[in-house]
Amino acid sequence: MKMTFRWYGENSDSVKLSQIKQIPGMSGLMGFLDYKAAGEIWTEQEIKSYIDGVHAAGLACEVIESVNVHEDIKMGLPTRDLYIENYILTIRSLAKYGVKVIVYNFMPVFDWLRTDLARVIPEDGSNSLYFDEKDLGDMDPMEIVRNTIENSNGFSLPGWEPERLGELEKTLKQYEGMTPDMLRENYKYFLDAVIPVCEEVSVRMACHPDDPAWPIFGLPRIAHSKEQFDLICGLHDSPANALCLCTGSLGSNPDNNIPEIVRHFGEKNRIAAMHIRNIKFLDGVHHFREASHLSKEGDLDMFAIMKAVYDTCPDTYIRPDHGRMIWDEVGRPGYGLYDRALGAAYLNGLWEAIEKTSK
Ligand SMILES: [Mn+2]
Repeated sequence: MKMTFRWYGENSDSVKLSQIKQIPGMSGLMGFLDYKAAGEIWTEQEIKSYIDGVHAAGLACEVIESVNVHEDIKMGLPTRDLYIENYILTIRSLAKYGVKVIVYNFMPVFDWLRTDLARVIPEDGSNSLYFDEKDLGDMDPMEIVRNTIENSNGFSLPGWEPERLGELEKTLKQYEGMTPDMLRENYKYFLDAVIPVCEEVSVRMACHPDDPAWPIFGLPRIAHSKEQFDLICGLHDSPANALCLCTGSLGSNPDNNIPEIVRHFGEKNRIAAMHIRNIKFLDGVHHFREASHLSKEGDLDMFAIMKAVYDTCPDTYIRPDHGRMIWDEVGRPGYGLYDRALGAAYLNGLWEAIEKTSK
């Protein structure tokens, strides 16, 4: 297991690389060029200067997140070939500078969705990301995007960039009538083009689950259950066509048995990376908040999850995922320093215990 940390870059993150380096057991980043729009080429120069900066801080950068797939690829438009070519150039350049895993998703239009980015947790006064389907009520997608932008402490959120707001209405229209099977066909077209390149340059594509783990706004979503991930792995059969299992995203649906899903895909050598965090289910359907990583403060069994990683994919990259905002920290919702650092320490503790008792 290689413990890593998400970082948004010098100009877009309240957390410093020097602080990340001081977290016990931290090996490197899951890095991200936050200023690149979906479909844009990540130039060699940009990649080099980002990764050189990470290395200079004493951290590795073998995983890159959010090389976002352009909407035209997901919609299967004729312009997709150009965007796939761009994507391939980015893969080649990332590989050249030592990147081994690229985390991405194939969610139409929206990345992750919450109805409150700073819900106070009554028990201790901290706050966390929160979702209640009831709050969506009459809100249309435009309103939700606007709310998200206004409530994120001045940072823009991946997939929710203000400049995309204008196209949103048009894009939603274009998805009307698209079935999950049609979306999967477009997905296969993309994988058939990029996976052979990944094999050639020893990079693994790691698909992140839908978050939350069910369809929203009538859009097709095809990555939120074990069965759906089996279909994705089958679209192009290669270890390079892998997954980034995010326990909190998948775990938002209580029907998903996370340790079992980790074992299933770990045994098939299809887990290239993991995001690990906990979820607390609240009353009713599709109602949850994010919890600290500790098993007993949420509804996911972190020990069982780490044991499944240890048993089936012990070399995978993991990172603590969203944390709560604690100790008056101000930062990107979900991506403060303190609670994620506590999460990393806790996961490292579980790992040490599993390692020593397994020998
Ligand atoms: Mn995640």
